[in-house]
Amino acid sequence: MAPISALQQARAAYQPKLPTVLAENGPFVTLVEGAATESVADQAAIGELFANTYGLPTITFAPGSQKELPAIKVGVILSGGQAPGGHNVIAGLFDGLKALNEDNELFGFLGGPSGLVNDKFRMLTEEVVDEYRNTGGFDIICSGRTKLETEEQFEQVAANCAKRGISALVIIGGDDSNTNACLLAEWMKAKGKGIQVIGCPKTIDGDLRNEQIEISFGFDTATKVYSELIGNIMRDANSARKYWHFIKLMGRSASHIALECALQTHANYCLISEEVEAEKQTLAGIVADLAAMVKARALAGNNFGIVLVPEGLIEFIPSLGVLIGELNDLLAEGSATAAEFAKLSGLGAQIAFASGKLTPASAETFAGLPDTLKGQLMADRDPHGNVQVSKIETEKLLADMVAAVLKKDAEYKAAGGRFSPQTHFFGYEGRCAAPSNFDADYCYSLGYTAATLIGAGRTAYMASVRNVASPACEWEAGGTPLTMMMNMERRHGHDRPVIRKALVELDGKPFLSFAANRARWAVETDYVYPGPIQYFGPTEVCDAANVTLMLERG
Ligand code: FBP
Repeated sequence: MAPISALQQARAAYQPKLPTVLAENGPFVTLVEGAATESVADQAAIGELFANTYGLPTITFAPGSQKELPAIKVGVILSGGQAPGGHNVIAGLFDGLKALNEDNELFGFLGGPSGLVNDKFRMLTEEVVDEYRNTGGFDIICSGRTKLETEEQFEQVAANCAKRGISALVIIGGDDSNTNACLLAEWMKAKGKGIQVIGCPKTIDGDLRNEQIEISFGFDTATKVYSELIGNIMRDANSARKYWHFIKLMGRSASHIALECALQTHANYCLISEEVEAEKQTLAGIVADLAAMVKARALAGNNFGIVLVPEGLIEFIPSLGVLIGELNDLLAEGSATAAEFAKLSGLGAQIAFASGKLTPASAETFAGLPDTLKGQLMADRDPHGNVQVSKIETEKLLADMVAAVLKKDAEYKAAGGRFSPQTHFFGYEGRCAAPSNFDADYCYSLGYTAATLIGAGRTAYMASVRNVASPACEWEAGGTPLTMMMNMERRHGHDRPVIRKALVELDGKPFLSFAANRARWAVETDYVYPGPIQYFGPTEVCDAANVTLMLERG
């Protein structure tokens, strides 16, 4: 066994809390069904594509007497980006399965969906699972981003399950991975393979959520880690009073992470991509607003501050969003233009090629960008066809552009304005952190719920644990049909069924609370220093959930 820290040793003894219905009944519950459901949009298209799994009812667990079952074998994968608490989902799944029948077995497929296709696994025994309880990371079986979508892959998965005697799969992932889960569940049902598929909502981005899925796991811990780091930087900035810190925060598309960190720390400025899009802001307009704020603080003698930049910003600036859409089609896997592009060598040739294929408006936008950014926008897509926004240095771009504006501002200079920016990118610092109590409890409950759904013979559901702004004993557990979250979107140049991402709602309480305070936070130095996540101590310190969840559901 690898050496472990004193904290990890103490933390291993933590027993995650479960909703009362599971704590008191184990997985032996009654399933209460709601009404038949519909997909969030494109009902006709989704209904046709998922003829065997569309319209299932929502499920809530109630005390009851589901019977002990004959022993079964279950497979699990961790899919996509790491998120704190994944190990506890597996621990909850393991404990739930063992409660159903001591002889149940859990196969952990290695490296995400590819492990499932290539039949690479390790057995998750009590000894293995115990080593990972309440720890961060996905290293128990590792993760990957292979997209499960082809007939061949599905055949391979079914064959591997048949070879091992596996009758149920649990896919722990974000919107793309649960889209895979939905496709796989439908295929298994259509082909009569008798293999159940259950999803679990993971992603630090916080964008896999809806009425039933109140939050994805990992968001709580990751945002607490980032907020701690931002608080530390704020204190440094407020001590030295000479730097402006531009901090980009992970969150591929939605700005939930940036918004949560702004609410926790009261940063001077936080861009919200969804607002930028709604207000049709331009890059030049954003830079002008930032420069005006930096100047106002300088005129008050404050040549320092903190700006939070959501990772996905670039795609939400309307002209850049259109440009990226065109580049996506141009570079779509399997297209003739992508093949031509692949043969080019050197950034200059790639820029010339792309510029010649874009519409005039996008070509103009493209021409106005620095070459490094052009290169980043044309770089490889992830397997789901997304631009890899974590590699686009928006924080540097904004800091440079603000510097250029201020350089020309005589009043700013005369008032002693000094703009000395530092840039940061926080993402990997939080994705594998040891889960907060909230995530440790929530993840364990999700895993246990998945085991309960399997025990009840269900497929094409996402494990869902609700009422999570209340103490864990008041949480409700059950299942949400995967097809309920689907709509049609353009990916790789084609319309595809995918789970809809939940973006920041501009009329939602978290954004409204931020909007009501941001003018003051910009001029004043109203910083809050959240400090590190605490695991031992008063419940109001250790068990408090994130601000977004409390505002939305508290
Ligand atoms: P998931 O949606 O898979 O949970 O990924 C979250 C995320 O951390 C994003 O915030 C980020 O853009 C992306 O993963 C980075 O992924 P990678 O490390 O694979 O480049």
